[in-house]
Amino acid sequence: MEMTLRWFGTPYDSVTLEQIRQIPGVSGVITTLYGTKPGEVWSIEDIRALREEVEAAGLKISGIESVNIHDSIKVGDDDRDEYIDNYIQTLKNLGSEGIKLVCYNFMPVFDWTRSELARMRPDGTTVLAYNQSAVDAIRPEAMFESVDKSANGYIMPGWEPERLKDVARLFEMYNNVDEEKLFRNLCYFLNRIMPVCDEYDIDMAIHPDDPAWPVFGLPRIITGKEKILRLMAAVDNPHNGMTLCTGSLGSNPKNDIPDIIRSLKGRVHFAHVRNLRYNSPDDFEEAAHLSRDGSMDMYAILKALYDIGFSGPIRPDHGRMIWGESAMPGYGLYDRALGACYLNGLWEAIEKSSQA
Ligand code: CS2
Ligand code: MN
Repeated sequence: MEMTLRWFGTPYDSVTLEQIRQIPGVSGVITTLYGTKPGEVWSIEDIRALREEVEAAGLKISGIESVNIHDSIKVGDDDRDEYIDNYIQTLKNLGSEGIKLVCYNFMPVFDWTRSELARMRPDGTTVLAYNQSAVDAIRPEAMFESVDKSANGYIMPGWEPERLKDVARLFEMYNNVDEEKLFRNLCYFLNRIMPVCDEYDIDMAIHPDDPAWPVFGLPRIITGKEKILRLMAAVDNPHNGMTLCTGSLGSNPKNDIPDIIRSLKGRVHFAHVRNLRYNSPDDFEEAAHLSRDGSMDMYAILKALYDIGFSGPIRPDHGRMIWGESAMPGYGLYDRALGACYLNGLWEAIEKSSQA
């Protein structure tokens, strides 16, 4: 296990590499070329510049989150092969710069969905939250506007204004795309990129859908154990693996996360570990990483990762906004640093007690 932190790049992040380096036990960042649009080729020069900046700060790039997938690939449009060719070129460029882990998602139109980006908790901290009735009551356009407005001036990952300004057209693209078709398009994409992943030893790590059910009538396919295992079997190559995101899978309390982890031995390439609290069947909010602050057993989750021999990067995921910090919602420094320390502590205890 390698503890990392997500970092969006100097122009986009309120957190600096120097700060990340000072979090005990964090040795790498998970980063991206945040200014690129889905479908573009990432140039070797840009990747190298990013790598050199990270290395100059005494850290390494432990993986990319995300190389986003163009909607044409997801819906299977006529031009998808051109976009897949571009994706392949990006993978080659990343591989030749020594980057061997790529996280991505296959969610239609939107990345994760939340109804609130700053719900106040009794202790004065704020967290991202999801309320189904609130989501049911608004149109997707309004959702985009509210996310954009409450993001403290940051662009939230997967919510790029340029792509989403035409939400209606994006929705139209998915008119005839049901779960089965989306799944087939994902397999088509993976089958085309696997030879390059084999050549450069790149692990692809699909991020689960968040929340783990259909939103706004759009299909969602990476929502639970059965569907994940179906994907692993359909493209049965070890480079086709998962980002085990506890917060996303855990949005559905029926998902038994330690059990999912154990069923994915050898295929978990990256882990996002965070906690959330269920308030009602209709409502959840994100919590501190600590087990007792939320509804998940973080010990059981890390123990399962330990038991399957997980050796990839792990990162705390969305943190609370605490101590007056102003940052991209979910991505401040303080609470994620606390999360990293807590997860490192759990891991040390598991490691030592397993060897005793
Ligand atoms: C989210 C996503 O839960 C998360 O990690 O912040 O934006 C995630 O980065 C993407 O879905 C991965 O492609
Ligand atoms: Mn995640």
